[in-house]
Amino acid sequence: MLNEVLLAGDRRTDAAADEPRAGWRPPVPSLSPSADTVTLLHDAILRKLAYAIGKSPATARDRDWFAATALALRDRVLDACLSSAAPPVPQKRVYYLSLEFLIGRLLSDVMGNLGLAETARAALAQLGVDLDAVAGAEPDAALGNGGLGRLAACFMESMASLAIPAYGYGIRYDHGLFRQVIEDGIQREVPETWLAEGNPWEFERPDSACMVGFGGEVAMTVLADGAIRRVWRPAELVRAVPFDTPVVGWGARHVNVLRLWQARALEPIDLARFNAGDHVGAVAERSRVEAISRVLYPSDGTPAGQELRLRQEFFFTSASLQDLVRRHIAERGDLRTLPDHAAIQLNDTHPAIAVPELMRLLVDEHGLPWDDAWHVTTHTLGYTNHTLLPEALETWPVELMERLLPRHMQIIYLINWMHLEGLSKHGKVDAGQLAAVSLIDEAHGKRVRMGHLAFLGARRVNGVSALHTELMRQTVFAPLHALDTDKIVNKTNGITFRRWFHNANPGLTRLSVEAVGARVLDDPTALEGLARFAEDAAFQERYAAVRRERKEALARVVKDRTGIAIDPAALFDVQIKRIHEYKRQLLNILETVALYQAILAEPQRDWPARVKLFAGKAASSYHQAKLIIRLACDVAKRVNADPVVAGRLQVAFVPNYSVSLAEAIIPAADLSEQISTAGLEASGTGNMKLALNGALTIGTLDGANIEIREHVGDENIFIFGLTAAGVQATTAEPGYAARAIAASPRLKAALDLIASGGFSPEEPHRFRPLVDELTGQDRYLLTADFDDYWRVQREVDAAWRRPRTWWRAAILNTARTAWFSSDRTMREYAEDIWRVEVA
Ligand code: 26V
Repeated sequence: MLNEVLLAGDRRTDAAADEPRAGWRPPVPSLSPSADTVTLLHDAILRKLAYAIGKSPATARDRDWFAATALALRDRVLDACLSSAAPPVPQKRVYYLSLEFLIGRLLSDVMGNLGLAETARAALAQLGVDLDAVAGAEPDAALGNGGLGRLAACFMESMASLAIPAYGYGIRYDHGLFRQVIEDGIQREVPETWLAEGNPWEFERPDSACMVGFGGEVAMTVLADGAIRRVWRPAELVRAVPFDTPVVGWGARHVNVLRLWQARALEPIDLARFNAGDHVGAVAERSRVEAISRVLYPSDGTPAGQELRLRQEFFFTSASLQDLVRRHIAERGDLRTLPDHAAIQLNDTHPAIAVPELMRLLVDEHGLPWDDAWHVTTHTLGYTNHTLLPEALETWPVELMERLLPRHMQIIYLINWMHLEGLSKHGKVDAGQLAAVSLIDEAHGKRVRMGHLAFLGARRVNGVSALHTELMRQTVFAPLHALDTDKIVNKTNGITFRRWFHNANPGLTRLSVEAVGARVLDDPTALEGLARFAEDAAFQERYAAVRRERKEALARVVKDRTGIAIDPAALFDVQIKRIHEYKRQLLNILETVALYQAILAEPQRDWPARVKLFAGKAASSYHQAKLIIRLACDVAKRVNADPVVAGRLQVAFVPNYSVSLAEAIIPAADLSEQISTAGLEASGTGNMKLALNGALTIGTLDGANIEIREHVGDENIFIFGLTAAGVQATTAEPGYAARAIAASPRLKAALDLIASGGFSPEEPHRFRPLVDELTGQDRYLLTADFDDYWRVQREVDAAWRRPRTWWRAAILNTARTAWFSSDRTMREYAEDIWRVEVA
């Protein structure tokens, strides 16, 4: 187990009394780690550098030091989990199936959770190496698009920290989310190569490989007792090879595994063809098969209706289910007890094919009667929905499913038949209602509704914020909900505080420890103790100084990436997330343009200095989103060059948003833009990270913003715009956009400036598609919310001018967002959905 002394040595501070102190006093310096432990780690790193990397300190680059440090730390992680020869079989495990795990860098996570951050810093310093440079040499594991993938990573960390026995299952993509390059405001996607120099955290496990089939046909065999069994004879087999990354929890209490599958062809090469001189053709089949784990789909915003995408989904789902069924049989023998020992969570519908695949494994491969298998399936699976946007709800053409997964299609038909038969037998529903709850959508060519399939196969279905869950009940899942009103439950998202507070913002964490005690590190609810300092002038000053230091650091990053020198004294107003019309970056840009015009009109007024920062990627085929990026860049160009607004308004689009960039931006943000059209952002999690780090939110009553408001208090958040109900009502009134624009001279002027080429004189109609959308349909109701947004932004200006009020609100945001810890979320899943014990 963990060396507790090390952990205590790293975390203890002289001021870390558990009792909060009444008044603010200057901090006492922290203890340094013990010399012995530093020497041990120093020696371990040197050995790894020599024997695993094959380099000497003289020739090692930062990347080599990173690998050596990671390997030395990985040994410590293994010490924590391999300490007993035969670890006891846990009563129940969670299996989290996700097509995405947006992990980012692991080094500071692992160091922090092992309690070895200061030890590692000292050990490397003795070698003349800077830990920050080493940490910066780790590539981000960007195996996800956005919120859904990052949530999976936070959940993995929290489960390990709570000692919930769990496996994360996904795909080991060779190339994660593309790197975003911005040239003249245009996004270009460049392949990402996180594995180019190897990955020191993982273990390849060829001995645990599985076979995954595709295509072929279904045969029938008659068993000795006369029973009929179906046997799927796939036309093609792909080998799934797992790579395991240990996930160490806080204090190294527990270690879980992230198991990512790589696709391998059975035959590495067609030797006959190669020898005949066809060197490319000889590996063509291998390339085709291995494409399954080649690249992450940038699906956020594109209907990735590709066959390859379905192959990816089935590939990792089947391998994962085979793996856990095999483990269950080895440990318990009888598959009927699977629900007692396994809880399988489907992260959105991407692994929804688990429903028929688990049925197939149980019935066809292990001979369970259908009803028993259905009982096992529906008591083992859970399904989380992450979006209600119609274009994001997965459906697959029946024809494609029949070709790729013929046995699964049969099972889906059978599940559907039993489901619909059951309903009509009880006279419960008419034809229209049957069509609404059917697994097959007949209205758009025959397609399988994956959300419905996941819903039927799961014991619990959850949404990710209170509002989103309620909307699930009222809209997309209303007909299914009516059949089983206990099935849909809410589990509001959370974030891991270790990464998004302790590691991303060590200054603020230290300040919190000094103010309320080291207990905050273990129990974020202790942050509530900060509230008593909210009006303490000395504390406010310290809090502001920490922010200022992060803002200066961010200013260096922005200068480096964009060449723009932003003013750290200004209000940093940030919108960081995927670029999507429903998230309304365009509303923010419109307000920026209007503000620019207002300053030009009244340059003598006392405008507070503001820096508008944008970062985020657009799906490669999402033209409108790319045009929004271009507009942000074009507006930045003109505004930043205009001497009249100098010192009051600056704009920057920071390229290549990533987990690591988020870690730099979030602690430096003063204002958090969470301005989606109400009802469309399922939860948001960036909103939680920013509020925890003390940025004030300007936002709509959408997703988890509503719950953030409940926690931080009305006076510490800036809310504007239509409610979800208001959005529904407004959408029903045709022509609202034209009326809204006519009623708002400010909005009209901003739109006119964009439409007339004010930001693109070399191509005046460049932004026509954006302007046409706003003046025409305006699907995301920007015109309806603009004036209110403007009004509340001016309230932000006024609040920023009163630093005592501002910092009070910021401190209260930090003090009151403890509930958004993903530890809380995981405890709720454990109790309500998975029914696993949390120690
Ligand atoms: C996917 C797609 C795919 C096709 C077309 C448009 C579109 C739009 C959005 C998405 C989102 C995919 C699912 C997702 O990432 N949802 C996010 O999940 C987060 C974690 O629960 C949550 O905080 C975000 O609000 C939600 O957007």
